[in-house]
Amino acid sequence: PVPTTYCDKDELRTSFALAMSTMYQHEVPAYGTLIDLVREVNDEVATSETFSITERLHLERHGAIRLGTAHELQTVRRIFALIGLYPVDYYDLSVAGLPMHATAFRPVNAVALGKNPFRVFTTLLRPELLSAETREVALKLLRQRQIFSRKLLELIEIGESQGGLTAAQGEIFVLEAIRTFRWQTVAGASREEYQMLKTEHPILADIVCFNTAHINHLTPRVLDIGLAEHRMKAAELNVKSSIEGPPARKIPILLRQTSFLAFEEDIEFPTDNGELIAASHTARFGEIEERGAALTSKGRSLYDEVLAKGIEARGIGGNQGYSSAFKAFPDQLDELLAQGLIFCTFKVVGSADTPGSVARGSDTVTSLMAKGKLIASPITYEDFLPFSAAGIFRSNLGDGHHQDGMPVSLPAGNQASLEQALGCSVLSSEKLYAAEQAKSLEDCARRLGLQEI
Ligand code: OOG
Ligand code: NI
Repeated sequence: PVPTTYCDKDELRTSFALAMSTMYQHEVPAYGTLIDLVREVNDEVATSETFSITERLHLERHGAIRLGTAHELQTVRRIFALIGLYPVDYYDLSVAGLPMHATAFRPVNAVALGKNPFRVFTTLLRPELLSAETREVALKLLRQRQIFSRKLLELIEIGESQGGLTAAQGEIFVLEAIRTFRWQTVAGASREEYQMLKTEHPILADIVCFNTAHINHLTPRVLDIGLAEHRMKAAELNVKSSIEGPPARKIPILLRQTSFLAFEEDIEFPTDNGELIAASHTARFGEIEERGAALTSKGRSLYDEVLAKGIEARGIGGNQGYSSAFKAFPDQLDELLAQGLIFCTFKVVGSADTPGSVARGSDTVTSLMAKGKLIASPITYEDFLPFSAAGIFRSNLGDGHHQDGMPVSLPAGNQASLEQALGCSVLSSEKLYAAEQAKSLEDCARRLGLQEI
């Protein structure tokens, strides 16, 4: 018999991401405007600078979903594993006054990331942080709903036991998986239940009152977010007041994001007599992002310190103060490296045969770079910024539930409970970046005939 071949996970992820993008474009037409505008900016910037428009950039998106139960999270983890997405890092959203915690599903090796770095920020409700009455209603609604189709659950089982999906199975799998994340106009809760949850926290109504885990935004990556923000305003999109994250820099770091505010959408509540009550719901929005270098833990501490100062300064003196605070973060590649603030990959300059003549055992990254034997390029940050995420959340909850500035605090996060719900541990982004850097230095050492660098 002919051996069965299964679809490549990276290709299946691309089919999934494209199907998601098409669906979201139908659901939220302004997302289509955003995609066109981002593509335009990327094409322009790429011709005037050294960036090459890679296949990765055209495909690059992140989405966000909000789940209610451990079973939902575990099933989503199994769906995503079949398309090569794995949970990375723990995000404690209680620091922003939200009764939720999160992980991000994403590809974890350079090859898969290069093909299609699709990511999904995935939050899980923490019912223990709700008031007793609200918790009871939320848990009842969550027990009643089934957000996965039977066909999808079957295909997950098949995929796991076979170790992959055939092309025909993969096609149905993508269709069924996408259905989990679509928007549904008819709520899965009564108007009274919705109101009760919304009063405790607007996000609760969004997480619990619908029968799908609707994707709430899908974000393309742009090479120049300042320019894209300008174009968003020109296209009359309702852009939020400022870009989240670090101010513009020569060497971009982490993430800069902005969004157009969530819009009101028509929904309907079911009633006992079978009639539907018309209402509206505000949750979904559009976002763009520019990505920069991944930071080491030392770099991240400095960033957090500078960010806190910037936020404080903004409160007193406006945006100028915010930007000034960031001057304390070096913006030269050699300095960033010398201080150990960012992760990089390295390349040997020149021919492979002769470099040994210059490199010595005592050479370091810095000395080799100074001799022109090694060049560094920053590793792209593939993750999220919880503080920035909190800002995005706050600006899209509709009714100013929390004020801008320092967030309200709930009890601390609980990574162990998220991992238990997930059914596995989350990977550490810092370890992934460090491993990539170490591997590239090993390759360079070999080419230079050195034991190690
Ligand atoms: C997730 C927000 C997090 C980001 O870009 O930081 C996020 C949500 O609103 O559910 O997508
Ligand atoms: Ni986002």
